[in-house]
Formats: sequence, structure tokens, C-alpha cells
Amino acid sequence: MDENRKSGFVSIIGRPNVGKSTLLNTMLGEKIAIVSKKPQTTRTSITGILTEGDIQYIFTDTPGIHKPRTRLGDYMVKSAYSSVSGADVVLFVVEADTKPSPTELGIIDNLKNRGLPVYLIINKIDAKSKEKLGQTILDYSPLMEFTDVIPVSALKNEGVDIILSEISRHFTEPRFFFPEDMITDQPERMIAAEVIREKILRLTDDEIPHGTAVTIEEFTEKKDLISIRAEIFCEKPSHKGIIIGKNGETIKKIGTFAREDLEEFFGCRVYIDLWVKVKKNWRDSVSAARNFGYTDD
Ligand SMILES: Nc1nc2c(ncn2[C@@H]2O[C@H](COP(=O)(O)OP(=O)(O)OP(=O)(O)O)[C@@H](O)[C@H]2O)c(=O)[nH]1
Ligand SMILES: [Mg+2]
Repeated sequence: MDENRKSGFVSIIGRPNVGKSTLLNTMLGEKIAIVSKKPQTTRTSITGILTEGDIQYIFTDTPGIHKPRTRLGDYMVKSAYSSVSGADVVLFVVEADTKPSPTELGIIDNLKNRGLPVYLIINKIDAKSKEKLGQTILDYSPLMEFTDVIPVSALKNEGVDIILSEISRHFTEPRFFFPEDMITDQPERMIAAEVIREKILRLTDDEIPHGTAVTIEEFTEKKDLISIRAEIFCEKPSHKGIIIGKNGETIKKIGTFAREDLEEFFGCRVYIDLWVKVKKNWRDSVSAARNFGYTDD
């Protein structure tokens, strides 16, 4: 039976906020990547694994490609392109009814001469008219030779099955790289930190999220209870005040929502203790970024 096995590495790439992480979660049928309506949500490439019969898909969700303004940004873009280097197939995600931006032209330039199959995934079709979708296809088609164009709604799970059935024909590795029931290679601590960061993104205003990082100082499992102590780092004392909120309301919500998600993910009770700290300009500090796990060495 094993001799029919095939697996392949699939890189999901695109500018921030087009729905890459949502697409990954939908393909896996499980939420492993955090999602928010703010750009630059994903900071580091993460692996999602889907095994269906004899086929193992090894996806990497990558940080959105953008013009970096900080060392963290540099790291994010580098991490995205290095995922493409190891891929058998690329899913280039764009948004329906949006003209190719300079960022997209840059990505195309990068992908063009790699000799990899590149699928143009036009996302968010649930929110756009058919006519607009046709225009997006016309806008992108002349820019490079895509293996195929697949319109989808990652949010509503439309067209996503087509991606899965199409791309596996490019898989050549005659074995599985991961156990069949594994869905991600992210350590549990990292998932906990990411879920907390997602709640900060969702509960605070624009300027705060980009400067926050979350570290897990303690993660202990006893019987059916996981206890987590996490530190939230932000860049300014005023940001600390916003994250804590009036009478501690915001931080309380961050903790409650994160606990609900993590209890579902881990399948047991979770206790979360959150602390907020200020670390000025950490996004430009190599050592701080490394401490927060944003490093490639
Ligand atoms: N209407 C609609 N919204 C979507 C769809 N897919 C994603 N979104 C929304 O788009 C926003 C961004 O989604 P993400 O999955 O975080 O996007 P991303 O490309 O991973 O973003 P970065 O990690 O910042 O690069 C969220 O508010 C999603 O709910 C879709 O198919 N339809
Ligand atoms: Mg993302």
C-alpha cells in the first residue's frame, strides 16, 4: 500500500491580508494559523499538514510580502521567499476585484523564473461580483504563465477542494514526511502565543498590534489542565495602557477569548495568566526579535 504514497511541499504566498492563513485553515479543516483583518498578521512561516489517503500535502503559510520597514519585516519577507525555495507547488493568493499592485508585480517577478508550477488563487469571491472576477483574471493572466487560475472563497470553503485535487499531480516524493495524524509542526507553546497575539490584534486598534509580541514563560500540563503564563511585549507605555484597558477590561477579554480557543484546540481546560511589558523598538533589535522567535538561525 505504501508504494502509492506521494507527498509535496506547497507554499502559500501573497501580499498581506489576502486570506492566506484562512485558506490554510480551510484546507486543513482545522484552525492552526491565526487570522485577523489587519495586514501582517502572520509573522513566521508555519507548516500545516493534510494527509488524505495516499497523498500528503505539506503546506507553508507565509507572512504577507510587503516593503519591510523594520528588521522584523525583513525577517518576515525573507521567511516567505525561503518557503518558496523548498516548494514543489506555489499557491499565489490574490484578492478578487483588486488590480495587481507593485507588491504583486514583485512577487510575480520572483516566481517567474523558478520553473515551479504556480497556481493563481483568486480569493474572497464571496464578497465580489462575477464580472469583477473576470476582470481580475484578465488583469493577471498576461503577467506570467500560471499553471491554472482557481477562484475561491477561503472563508466560505468554495473552490478550495479544486485546489487540493489539482495540485497533487505535481507531487513526486514517494513517501510521507510526517505521521498521518499530524496537522502542524508548531510546538504547543507557539500555538498558545499565537492565539494570544490574535486576540490582541482583534481587540485593539491599529497602531498597537504591529508592535506586540507574546512569549510563553510557563506552560505546564497537569491531568486535564494546561496552565500558561504569557508575557505580552509592546513598544510604548501608552500601548501597555491600551492593551490592559479601562479597569483591565481589555486584557481580561484577551485572556478569556484565548482560553476558549485553546481549550478547543488542546481538548482540555486551560488557565492563562497574562503580563504586559514595554520593550522599546524591539522590532529593530536583533536580540529582542530573536528572543521572540523571529529568527532564521
Ligand atoms: N469575504 C472574505 N473574507 C476573507 C476570505 N478569506 C479571508 N478573508 C478575511 O480577510 C482577512 C485577512 O485574512 P488572513 O487569512 O489573516 O490573511 P493573510 O493573507 O494570512 O494575512 P497576513 O498574515 O497579514 O499576510 C480576515 O479578516 C479574513 O476573515 C474570503 O474568502 N472572503
Ligand atoms: Mg496570515
